[in-house]
Amino acid sequence: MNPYLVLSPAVEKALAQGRPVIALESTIISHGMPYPQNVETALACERDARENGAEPATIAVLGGKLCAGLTAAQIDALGRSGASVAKASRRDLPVLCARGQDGATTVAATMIIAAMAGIRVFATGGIGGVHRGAETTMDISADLEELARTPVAVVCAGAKSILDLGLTLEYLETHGVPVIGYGTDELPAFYTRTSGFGVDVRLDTPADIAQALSCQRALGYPGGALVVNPIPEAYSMDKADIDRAIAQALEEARAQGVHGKAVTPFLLARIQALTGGDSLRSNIALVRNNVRLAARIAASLD
Ligand code: PSU
Ligand code: MN
Repeated sequence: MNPYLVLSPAVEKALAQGRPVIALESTIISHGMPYPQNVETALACERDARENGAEPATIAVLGGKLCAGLTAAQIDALGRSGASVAKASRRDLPVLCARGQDGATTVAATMIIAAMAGIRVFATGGIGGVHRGAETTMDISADLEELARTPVAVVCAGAKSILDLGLTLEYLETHGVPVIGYGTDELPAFYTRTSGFGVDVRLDTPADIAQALSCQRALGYPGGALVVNPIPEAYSMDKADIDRAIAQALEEARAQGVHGKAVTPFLLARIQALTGGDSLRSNIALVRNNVRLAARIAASLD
């Protein structure tokens, strides 16, 4: 096993016994939601996973170790640290390990660590993607490249329209990433169930998705998959409200010259502030909905 990888006793045991395990990321805890809702949500996700038949492995870099499976105290510490903990994507892992530091892992970094541990399914809220204006900024999330190369299926509620959803789908197509709609023909747009963009394929049951993932593994060439799961109807937001907040957040980011890895956390925080508690409530509901689906997919894998 990788000398930098540390599995919690519960995750190690579940993997050894061949029981279902799902990965959960930690940038969503530190940079994606305010305290204390971030910690409450992370712990609720762990309960949701177990109730749906899978052991949760919340993933983060702690003291330079790639940890899969955190204690409640470790999750609480990440949640309290908020944006003062490093946001760790693929490129950040070597230096964090060398220096023995902490990092909250993005989708990309969480996929890498999940794959090292032998975890095949991962639930989050939304992924990074091709940003609006990427034709000049070249701001494309490392999450997309990771989906192209690392054998983990990521269950999300689509992507926020802070991104260019059309270009994000084009990028995923170019890089050969299957985009599977769970019970939908459309890419969901995180806060809303539709975006006007189609997915490659619609599958209606966790078992059908698990079968496709098993075939992907048997085929043997590298790559992950994206499973998109629309936000539950009762929590979906008004498109005009959310679009207005996104437009304002994008304009503020441009005016303040925010760039690089700060862009996504800046936009997420501004949208949350502009839409008040509504968007946070939706965000929590959709993440938990994704955890339940991921657990059921993991439980159907052979
Ligand atoms: N989108 C969200 N919520 C999040 C993120 C994205 O709606 O919390 C986080 C995830 O951890 C994702 C990361 O992997 O932001 C992408 O950052 P970037 O765009 O800098 O690659
Ligand atoms: Mn970026």
